[in-house]
Amino acid sequence: MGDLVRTGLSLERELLVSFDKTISRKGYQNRSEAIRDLIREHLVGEEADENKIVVATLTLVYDHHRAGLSEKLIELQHRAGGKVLAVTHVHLDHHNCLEVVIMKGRCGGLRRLGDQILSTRGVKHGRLVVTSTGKHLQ
Ligand code: NI
Repeated sequence: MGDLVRTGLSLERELLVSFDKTISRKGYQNRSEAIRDLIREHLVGEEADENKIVVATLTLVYDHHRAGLSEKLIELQHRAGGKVLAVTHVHLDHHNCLEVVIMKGRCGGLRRLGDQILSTRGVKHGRLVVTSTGKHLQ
């Protein structure tokens, strides 16, 4: 970790009370670590430009019974040219499957693949989380 710098900020009391409640629920021992994580999250989001190599997870829930859907999702992943590193599949119940797709590649390409998968008919919900390879984070 680099040099530590102390800083202060002014904010409304209710905002701080809500923040403290939220971070304590999440298990943070102190406010500084929670604020550091927020700043890192912001920086990762900002620096994730189209061409940067990032890692990402795509979480999706889809309809197991929709004809041809699982084949279509697998086909999209196969065509992604090695971006997909691993896929975890869970049969949630009789109707629904959960998948977590772990990917690495240029941010723009991963976002496009995520959008393609999430916009496929029968995919009920999902989200792409783009994160860093960790190399540039303190
Ligand atoms: Ni399944």
